[in-house]
Amino acid sequence: MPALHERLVPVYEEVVKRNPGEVEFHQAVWEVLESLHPVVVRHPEYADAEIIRRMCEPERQIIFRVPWVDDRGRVQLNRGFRVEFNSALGPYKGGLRFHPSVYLGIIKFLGFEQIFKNSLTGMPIGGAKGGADFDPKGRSDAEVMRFCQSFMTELYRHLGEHTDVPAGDIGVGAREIGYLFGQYKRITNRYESGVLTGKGLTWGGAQVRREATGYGLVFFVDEILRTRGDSFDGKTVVVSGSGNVAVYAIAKVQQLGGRVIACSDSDGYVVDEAGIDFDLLHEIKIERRGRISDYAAKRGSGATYVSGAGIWQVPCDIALPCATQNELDDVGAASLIRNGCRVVAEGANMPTTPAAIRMLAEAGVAFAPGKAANAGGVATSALEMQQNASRDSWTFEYTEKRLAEIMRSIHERCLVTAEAYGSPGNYVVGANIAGFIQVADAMLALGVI
Ligand code: NDP
Ligand code: 2IT
Repeated sequence: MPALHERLVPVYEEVVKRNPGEVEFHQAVWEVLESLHPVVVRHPEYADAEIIRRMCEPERQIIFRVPWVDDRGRVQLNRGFRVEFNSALGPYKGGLRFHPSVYLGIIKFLGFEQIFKNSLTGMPIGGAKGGADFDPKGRSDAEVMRFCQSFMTELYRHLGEHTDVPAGDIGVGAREIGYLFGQYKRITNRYESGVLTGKGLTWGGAQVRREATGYGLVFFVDEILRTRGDSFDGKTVVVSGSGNVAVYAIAKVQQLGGRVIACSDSDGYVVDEAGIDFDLLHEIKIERRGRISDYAAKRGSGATYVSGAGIWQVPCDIALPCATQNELDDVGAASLIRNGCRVVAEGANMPTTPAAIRMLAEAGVAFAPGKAANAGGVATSALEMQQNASRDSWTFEYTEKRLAEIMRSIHERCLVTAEAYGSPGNYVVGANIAGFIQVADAMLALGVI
């Protein structure tokens, strides 16, 4: 691994010592600290005020018991989390993840990333993340509802439109946000729309929030291509995952003239050379919560299903990892490079391993980190909060235009900052430094709190 600036070595060592075994969190911190070398040289005031050390320690970490009763009358038990990481720029903001792999280290890495991502959006939102080790797969609507009600019965006391505003992430979509919002409203006796984002359109939700992360990712890639005098027209694209982010990324790629030839879920992937049929994918994965193998079966002879990982072996011009952390490793990166892939942009949070990022950079592949490329989701959440605060609702067209402008501006900020700090064209350095400086300046101004 390349060396950190000498003033950052003890910061990283302290993170590892204080958070034993939380490897995803260590990885996320390392990736940011690595980029901050030129900042520490140019601005010793941040390290002097222990800003970077303070940023690595969450402001508050909440862990709670979530008991609930399943359809057979048996008591089930899960563990809930909310890590309120940083509120220098605004109320804590970030999604909730329901997945059996969730533990404190996952929530902490996601909350840490969220600080810089939210800063990059230019909106007044701090960073947080939450969730539970609950597995919604195979659970009935009634079970999911009882789980969400129990989860909110504890979490509600920590939330508020000016305090902490959760949204969705893996395993949490409009259905779960509905049950969570219903319970919050019942307990508090307040119709406080701005306490959660990702709400349904008839009860305080905003147009484009559902599509925002995937659309925003593709707008970001469109900017990358534009700066290279290129476009999506005629490009082949591989998208991992087939959840909220992946499905709407696929839709937008197709609108812009690209062809998505493969997508996946945690069991396997489908290759469909004619281009993924969006309506069929939406029906199977989003409406019916089915499997990607069902898509292949229904699509017929044009589509091939392959079980297991390996989607990065499918040759493409552009790769969009949109499933989960560390899903694109050095083996995947090597086959993307070998097959002539030119752009990798992260729809998921931290899907690319550090070794893979290094290989892509060395091969001259444009690489867009999640905290910049997938910021469209949380940015549109902030637009939802804005509409809730003014009891207003905007049209789809207007909101999508706002999202496109935000993604253009994040892209520009990354490039300008990377150039200013001696790494022209490096989106990782640009995103980390631009995100960091705004939060660091706010923390300096707010004093030692
Ligand atoms: P969904 O739950 O809607 O979809 C997740 C997709 O990823 C599914 O296809 C799922 O497959 C697959 N997946 C999940 N875990 C694994 C795993 N361990 N191994 C392989 N595949 C897996 O989640 P989202 O689309 O909302 O989130 C996807 C990613 O995007 C996450 O990293 C999330 O943090 C990030 N993100 C989400 C935002 C949002 O607004 N929703 C905003 C910014 C980032 P299966 O169905 O088999 O589980
Ligand atoms: O990772 C993310 O940015 C999200 N899951 C969305 C967070 C939000 O508050 O909209």
